[in-house]
Amino acid sequence: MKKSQAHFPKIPPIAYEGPRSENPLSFRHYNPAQIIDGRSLRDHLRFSIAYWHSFRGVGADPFGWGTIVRPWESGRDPLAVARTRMDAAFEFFVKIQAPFWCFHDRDIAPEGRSLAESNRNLDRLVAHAKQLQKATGVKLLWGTANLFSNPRYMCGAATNPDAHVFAYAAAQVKKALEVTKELGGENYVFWGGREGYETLLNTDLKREQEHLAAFLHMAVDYAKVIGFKGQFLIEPKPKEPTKHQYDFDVAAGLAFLKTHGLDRHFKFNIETNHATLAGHTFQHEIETAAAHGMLGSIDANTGDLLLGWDTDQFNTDVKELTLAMVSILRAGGLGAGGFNFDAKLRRPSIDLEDLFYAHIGGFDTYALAFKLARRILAEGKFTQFVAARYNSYNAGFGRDIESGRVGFKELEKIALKLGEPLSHSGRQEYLENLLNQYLHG
Ligand code: XUL
Ligand code: CO
Repeated sequence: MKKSQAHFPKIPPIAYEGPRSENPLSFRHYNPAQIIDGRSLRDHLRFSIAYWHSFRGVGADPFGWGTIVRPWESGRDPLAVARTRMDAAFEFFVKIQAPFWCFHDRDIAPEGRSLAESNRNLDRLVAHAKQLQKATGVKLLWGTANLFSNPRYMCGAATNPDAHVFAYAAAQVKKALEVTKELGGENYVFWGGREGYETLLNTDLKREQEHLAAFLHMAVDYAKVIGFKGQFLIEPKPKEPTKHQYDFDVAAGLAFLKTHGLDRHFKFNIETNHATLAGHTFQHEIETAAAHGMLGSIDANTGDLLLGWDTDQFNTDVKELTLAMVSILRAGGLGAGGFNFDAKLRRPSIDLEDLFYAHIGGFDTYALAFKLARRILAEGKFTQFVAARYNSYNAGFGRDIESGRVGFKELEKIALKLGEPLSHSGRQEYLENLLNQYLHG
């Protein structure tokens, strides 16, 4: 057995076997080589594996320590373990046919006793990742910095009341940008880990938001200095770990970015579970970003509506993902973004096979949703229905409203002349039945 295939010896590469396959270690809908509109499904979907969950997650929760023990996690030298872990990860990426991966700086290399030592550790693992990327063809969708686990960040990073912590975070992001560029990362993500507050009794909200804006401007400036051309992404989340996160949802993110002159430089990385924590649907967040031309990438997962915290589960909800896909395709796709499986195994899912089943389910559901959404859009029934609903704005005074040629005075005259408007049904139940025809035949 080749050393590069040593970590999952019992699991074969996962192949597409079609919808009738009864092999649980096969794809039923994700056929990466299938050509659709001149592009392979692999290139349409740009699936990515989240290193933190799949290779650093151990199943721990606030009530108990880890349950998941991987064979490669043994040895005294943390750097050697980190290298072997990365070998296992790339073997997995290839076997599951994921073209991309994503990581935080501290996922791939252990934090040292000083910033300089942490940077040296990171350089060693980045060199290793570079070799593995070259050998496998797996590419980096995005990089990011972990500015939330270390106790120094307990009161935030860029929004920390202590400028010393701000400086430390700046140094960490500087390095993370450099390594993301080194590995050809196509995007760079800012999720505001602890950029928020626990209580307003000790917080200057306005000043903290200004500091966050200054930090993001510094990142934009530094990207120019080093020639990093990847897309910057903001990943909104309303709460958790803090009681209130400043990048609450796409709408709050938009207001923040526009207020501080950052909207030209950023798009959104939308995560399903963050959308629902904010009280929105996944599709709502996608539509809001798309309405501003700022849909960048997706963190593919789901929460549990009965639990109400960030459970980061693999998403197998065909209806939810089909609706999301309709909005994504209508917006013209994700461009340099992709679908990053920011999802973790349940605490009792401790076997290596479970990692495969989880991603197979996620990939297949997204691929099925993609195909259903294409059909829905090609047949155009919903599009026509929605367009017809707004017909009155296509001519006459409706067009004048849209083009700004009339005001209250002119409209008052029209209303007095026309009298009471006719009511029109919104046809919600009819449309829900129509959607079910696509989902269930
Ligand atoms: C946290 C989360 C992060 C970001 C990257 O809820 O989603 O993993 O995706 O920092
Ligand atoms: Co995420």
